[in-house]
This record gives sequence, structure tokens and C-alpha cells, in this order.
Amino acid sequence: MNRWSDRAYALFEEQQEDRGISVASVKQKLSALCIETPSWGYGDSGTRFQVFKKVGVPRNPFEKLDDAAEVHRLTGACPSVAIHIPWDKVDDYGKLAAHASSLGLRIGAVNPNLFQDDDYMLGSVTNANASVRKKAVEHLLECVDIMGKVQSNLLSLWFADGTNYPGQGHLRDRKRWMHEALEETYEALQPGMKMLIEYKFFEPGFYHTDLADWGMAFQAATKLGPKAEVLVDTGHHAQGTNVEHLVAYLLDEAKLGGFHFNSRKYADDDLIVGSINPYELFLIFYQILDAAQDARQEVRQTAENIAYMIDQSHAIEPKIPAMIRSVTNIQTQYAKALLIRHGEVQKLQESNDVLGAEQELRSAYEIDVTPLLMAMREERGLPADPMQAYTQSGYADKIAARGIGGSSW
Ligand code: PSV
Ligand code: MN
Repeated sequence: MNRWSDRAYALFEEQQEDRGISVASVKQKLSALCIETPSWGYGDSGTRFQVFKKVGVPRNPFEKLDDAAEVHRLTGACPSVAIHIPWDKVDDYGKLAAHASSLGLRIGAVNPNLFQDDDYMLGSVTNANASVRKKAVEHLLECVDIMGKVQSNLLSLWFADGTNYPGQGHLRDRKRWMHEALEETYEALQPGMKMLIEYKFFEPGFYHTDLADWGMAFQAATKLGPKAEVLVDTGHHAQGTNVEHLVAYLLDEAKLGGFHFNSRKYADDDLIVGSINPYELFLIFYQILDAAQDARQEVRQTAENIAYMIDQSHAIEPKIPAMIRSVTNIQTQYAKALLIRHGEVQKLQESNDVLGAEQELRSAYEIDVTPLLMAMREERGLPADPMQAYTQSGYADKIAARGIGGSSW
């Protein structure tokens, strides 16, 4: 570290120890935070208006892993990569897993894709046509099979199923078909495997979505059993939804399995994590860290086993730096949340001190954690500033040789 950061860190440590925070323990927890990056975040993506083709975009799933490895090399925080099938379909999944391992990575969640086949225009697992439903379930089972081949323990499910017009579909039949498909898939899970059920209130269906909110996903996961949990994508709620509240609820029910982090301003914008509302991210981590100290073991275990994943599509920004920015933004809010004095907040809550409790919680958010993050990285032999290290690494020039027109998603 240079002299400025040395002094800044010494001051930070002194101030936090004065607040009763063990900086060594904060550093250890921060350093243990793992964030999965999505293979599709490295490919070309866009909006319904245009997919802009970028130079250097990976041309196949192997090159997506190469880019993910660069993010992990610089941040030390992203050892796994989620795959999406068929976007990442390969002839030999063993070879894909071996490539990941040769880069110091592993394959994380397997995401079936039930939204880009013409047969699924009117639904996949909830299509009125039984043969389409059967085809969709077969794809889900194929993905469970792929999980075995890449040694993944997470099946991450999101269904685009929904309708555009009142009367277009029979809502209760569709509800039951959804459950049947989930049940069949659940039964195929091997020991150690889990399924995460994601929800979204609209899009591509504009009238209704079969799994529209966390309550529906929660109920489906509860009916299925312990191997099914809910995945919260931060971009999948109506404006104004209190996401940290539903996170707390799911934690208390021991049913929160994972996150898809991204930022949104209006809808499912898939922007860089922490770019729009970093306070929300801090408040989500507050709930998780609070649950990690719950009296009930199942709640503590749930809080400790959350799969943190990024789900972003980079339409205009360069993809690798955008991913690095997301990772460092997550680390920043997690670090701030680790500085919350839960005991103090609780005392103020118990004495009904509205302003005191709010101030105590927010005071952690207002602490500059830059010296802490830099020290933690340097102690691990990582660049103190991963973004700057990327700019200086020459990796962008190296991948430019791939040319233009890599994979979409
Ligand atoms: C849907 O909007 C979603 O959030 C799901 O997780 C998909 O798998 C992903 O985005 C695809 O981009
Ligand atoms: Mn998602």
C-alpha cells in the first residue's frame, strides 16, 4: 500500500475498533464473499431496439469462461460462472467443466432456457398444448443431467410463461401445470442438488406472469420441499417494492436460496449492480447479516448459504469492466453492512427510538470503506483497485483479436 492508503487504513481501523467493531473479523467475512458471474453477461446483448455488436466479445462458452476468469483474477471474488442452456450448449460438458477448472473456476448455476423457442410463444410448462409442456419438462430434465456433468448443485429456474390478454389462458390450469413441471424436475434432482425458483411480475407477458411474485415462488418452493428455494432478482419487482422486507421474510422462513443482483430504474433494466440504488443493496445485506445471528439454526444456515449471483446484460458498456464494477459495488455495500452494530440498532428498536434506530443503521452506510477494501485485497495479493488493474492489464487488447460478432448472450 502507498502511504496515503496505509494512513487511511490505520485511521479506519482505529475508528471502527472505537465503535466496537472487530475489523479482523469484518475483513475475514468480506474476503469470504463469493459472487457468481453469468456467462451471458460477457456476450453481446441489447434491448428490443438493437443488440450492439462489440469487438472482443467471446465467440463461444469457453471464451466466456476466459473472460470470467479475468474478473476472478482481478477481484478474487468470482470463482463460479452460471451457464444458460442452450446459450452455452456444448458437445462435451466435461470439457467445459475442465476448462473452467483449468482457469481456477467452476460452473455454478445451470439455467434452463424456456423462452427462445418458437414453440414457447404461448408458454412452455404452462402451454395449453400438452406436447409443448412435455418438451419443456424434457429440457428441464436435460438441464438436471447437465448439472451432473459439470458438477453443479444449483438449478436456477426462471419462466417467461405468461399471457398478454385477459382470457387468453386459463390461470388456474396454468398454475397447476407449472407445479406439475416443477414437481417432475424436483424429483430428478440428485443428492446435494437444489432448485432456485425465480419470479418476475411482467415481461414478456404483459397481462399476467405465471410466477409473478415472491409469494408465488415461495409457495411453490414450500410445496415442493427442502430442495427448492426462492431466488430474488433485484430487478423483478414493481416500482417501490420493499425488497429488503421480502428478503427478511424469506430468510425467516428459511426459503431464500439466492440472488440475481442487478440495478433497475424503471423495469428489469439489468444495469450494473449498485448503480441506481446502493442503499437498497446495503439494506438487503443488513437483513442477511441480521438473520445470520438469528436464534434459530435453520435461519442462520439459510443466511450463510445464499448463492450470490449477478444477472446483468450490458447493452452499451464494455462487459468485463462492467462486471468488475458490479462486483466491487457489491463488496462495498457488503463491507458497509458488516459495520452495522446490530446490538445497538436492536436496543434502539426496543426502546421505540425511531430516529435513533434509523440513524444508527444509516451511520454504517455512511462510512467510507475504501481503505478497508484496499487493505483486504492487498493482503490477499490482489490489486487494490481491480478496475485500474484491468485497464492496465492489456486484456482488452488481447481479446480484440476475437473481432466483432461474438455470441449474443
Ligand atoms: C429474466 O429476466 C432473467 O432475470 C432470468 O434470470 C433469466 O435467466 C435471465 O434474466 C436471462 O437474461
Ligand atoms: Mn434473473
